[in-house]
Amino acid sequence: MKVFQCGIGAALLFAVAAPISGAARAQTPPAPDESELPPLGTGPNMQTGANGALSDYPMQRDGSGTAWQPDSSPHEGIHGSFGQWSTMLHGYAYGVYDHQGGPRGGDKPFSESMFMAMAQRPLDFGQVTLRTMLSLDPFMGKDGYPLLLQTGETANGVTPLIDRQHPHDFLMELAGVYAAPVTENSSAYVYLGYPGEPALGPVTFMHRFSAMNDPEAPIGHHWMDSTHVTFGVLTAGYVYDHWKIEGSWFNGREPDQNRWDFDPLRLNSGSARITWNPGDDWSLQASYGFLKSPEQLEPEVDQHRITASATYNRKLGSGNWQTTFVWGRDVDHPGNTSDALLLESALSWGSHTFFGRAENVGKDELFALGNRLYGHLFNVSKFSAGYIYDIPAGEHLMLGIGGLASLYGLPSALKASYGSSPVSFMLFVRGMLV
Ligand SMILES: [Cu+2]
Repeated sequence: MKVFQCGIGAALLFAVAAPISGAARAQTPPAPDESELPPLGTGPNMQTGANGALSDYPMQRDGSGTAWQPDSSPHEGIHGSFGQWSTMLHGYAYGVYDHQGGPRGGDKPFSESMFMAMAQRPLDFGQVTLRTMLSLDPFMGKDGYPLLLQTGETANGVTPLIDRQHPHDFLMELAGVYAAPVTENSSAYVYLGYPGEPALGPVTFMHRFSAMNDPEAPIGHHWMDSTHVTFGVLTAGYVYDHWKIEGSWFNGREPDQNRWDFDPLRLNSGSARITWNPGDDWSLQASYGFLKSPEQLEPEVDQHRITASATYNRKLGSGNWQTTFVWGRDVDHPGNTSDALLLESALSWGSHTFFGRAENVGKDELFALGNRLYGHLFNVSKFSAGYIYDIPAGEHLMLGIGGLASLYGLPSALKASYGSSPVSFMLFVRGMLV
């Protein structure tokens, strides 16, 4: 594993550092004199090892891709150093028994996981951060796991996945960021990922504290944060104090059903995002993206996506409380305009974590071609609540056991298909590196 990571690191450093440090300087004001500006990472953050990837701020602010969360968010991971490099390892794996109720439900045991390795070092005027995120989700099979009302992507390249959550790709992120200071409280950066995450939407669900204790994907995933695995991303941005503005050029196509490989690189879509962290406990963002032909099965449809979100985090004596609200709108061309709303919260106290999520989404993909309800837009809701009990199992490992249950709000036209009031649950165990 070490050799593998070093290999990736070396390759990325080579690929990223050379072209990007030039590009970063080209798009920023004249390169600052080294004697005037301290290089990134020499501030107080350096005492704890790694720095924020985009500028001089606490690394807890970094969520997924170049997205921000509140500075007070908890940070889990194993820190180390290797010469000039500061390193971090993080990861978790869930073993889940999944029961989805009603005629369109199903049962399946599955495992989902995420492993992340990060390395950072000073370079020229600034710093370079390399990151990889891997998942063993493809082992669950191409058709993923049963999840009522979930839509998006495909298992076979022919029919869409309905009432199932697709597995994530083995390679979720292979990315590098080069950031350099511009003035004392601002910096410019360039992020390259193949795959990576463009500047669109909130921190993706498995990386925000309000969601990461819940093994389910949100049913609004494809309105909010589904671009977190994108095969080809180039982002340039500017951080000024507690503000960040950034733009991405990326591959609009969702990953295909072959989850172990690299998808073809196309740079045909764009997005822009503005983020504001007013104080340590808040992170707010608004973003817009144009996605060229996102769906493999409807290649003629392009999509405009608008999202806005707010995350509030509060450190507690021996725990943490985080709440996230997200609104996402997908405008299909040609096609429907639909909205998704999400409110979720997680409260941890000692060994106990309580979490919950409420969603309302407009879905027009619940019926396949040929069904009389094909293409109809339905407004559906889902409410989940769960609990997890964690026990330390060694210096860097936490083992947890938990469960969650879900209820739904369905229009009457859907009750013939889904039953009048389906109930779903998941029981799970989890190992997490801390
Ligand atoms: Cu996803």
